[in-house]
Amino acid sequence: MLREKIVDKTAIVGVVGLGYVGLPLVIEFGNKGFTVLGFDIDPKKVKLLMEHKSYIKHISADKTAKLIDEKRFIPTSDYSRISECDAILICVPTPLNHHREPDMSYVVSTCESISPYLRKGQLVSLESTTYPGTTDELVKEIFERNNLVAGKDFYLVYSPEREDPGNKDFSTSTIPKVVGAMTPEGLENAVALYDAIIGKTVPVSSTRAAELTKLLENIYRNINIALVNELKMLCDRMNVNIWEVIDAASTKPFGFHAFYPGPGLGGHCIPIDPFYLTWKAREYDFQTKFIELAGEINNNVTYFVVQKVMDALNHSKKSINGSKILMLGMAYKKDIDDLRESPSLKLLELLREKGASVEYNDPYIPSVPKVSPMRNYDFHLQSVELTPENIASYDLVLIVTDHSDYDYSEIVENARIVVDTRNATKNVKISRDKIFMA
Ligand code: SAJ
Repeated sequence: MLREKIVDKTAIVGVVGLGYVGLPLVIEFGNKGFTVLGFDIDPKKVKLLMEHKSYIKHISADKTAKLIDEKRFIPTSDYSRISECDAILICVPTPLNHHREPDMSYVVSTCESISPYLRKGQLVSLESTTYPGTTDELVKEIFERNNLVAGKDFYLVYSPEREDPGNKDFSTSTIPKVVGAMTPEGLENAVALYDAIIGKTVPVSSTRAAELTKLLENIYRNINIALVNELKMLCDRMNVNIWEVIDAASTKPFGFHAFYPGPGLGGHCIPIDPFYLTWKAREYDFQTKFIELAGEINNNVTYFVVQKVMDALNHSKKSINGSKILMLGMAYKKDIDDLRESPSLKLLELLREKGASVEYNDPYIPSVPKVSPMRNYDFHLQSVELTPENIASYDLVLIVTDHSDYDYSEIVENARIVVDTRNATKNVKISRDKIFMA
């Protein structure tokens, strides 16, 4: 039954969690002719969608408005409508809690909202990044509370999201989708479902294999960024330019993938995902040393930047205490407006603790509100204007996020001292004596 409905596109697809992962799935299925029920606990999101408005910068409102007008996309907060769906995709956050341990509360509460309305013949796919075992332990247990048996009465699947907001080269339909299921039949149906919207699906032998696949992808990045951050701190003592070395190593046409040092590791994926595996590995009496060492190094590099700021001020016989510092970039990486886990927030806090008065400019972030409950930052800062006079009025300019919009030559020309954590000034020819790499 389900397979036929997928093939003839009469299957009703439920997407739970209408964020940067859920909405692209809604749009892909809707545009392919499926009817999509979109569920979100936040009635404001449902209301905005119905008003043809977008709350996600890189997803334009017209993409969802058209589907809503055509009745292809029905946003709702009424979870009882789950029973109308033939396939249900769960796309909710999996952050870390205050103890840097997995916070499964969104997954658990979502599954508990779905469970009473689950019925025979449905397929459920968890897409949230999580530790191996989540699907066939935690999710299965919740869904089987109402006497349905996973793999027999309903199909249970894990298929990690690989959304990369703002990525111009790859989009939802062109990023291969890894799929693991509890049963072969569940896998076949899940592959058929995702094949309807995504060019390439990658079936694996279990939900755990699929869960670990996504973690490996992001642990790989975390570890390699930590490696170059460690080498940056060593090169600083050896007086070698790490960025020159990485560029030279990149000429190797095989066996090398360039990562670049930075001020620390931000974002809601790379600093977070690896610790889902660290936490689960303890159950197997296993210590994930690489991940923990990488986390330590990526954390230390932010303190290294503070030390380099102090050294640069000291070079002009100034103390950090009482100095005026302008930080360029609050977002966790360039050309986006996302503050989550941004090292800029940690730097702001550390520099202030040392007695500096710190202001910032970020063309993507006009003000820094009270940031996520994870971190109790509360700066209430506004982005300052980047005029030559303004730049010159600070004792030091600290480049933290290398937004493409910045005119680095103008910044160096007008600044008294520049500390560059991203090699953003690599093409600046004048006044290089003002620049300190960090
Ligand atoms: N960073 C470095 N050096 C690097 C690369 C990144 O310091 O060489 C820093 C960034 O400044 C940022 C953090 O690491 O603070 C994470 O950056 P990221 O480039 O990994 O970007 P994210 O956090 O947006 O990661 C997402 C992930 N996507 C998914 O989980 C679906 C990741 O798997 C992608 O590889 C990444 O986007 C991407 O390639 O854009």
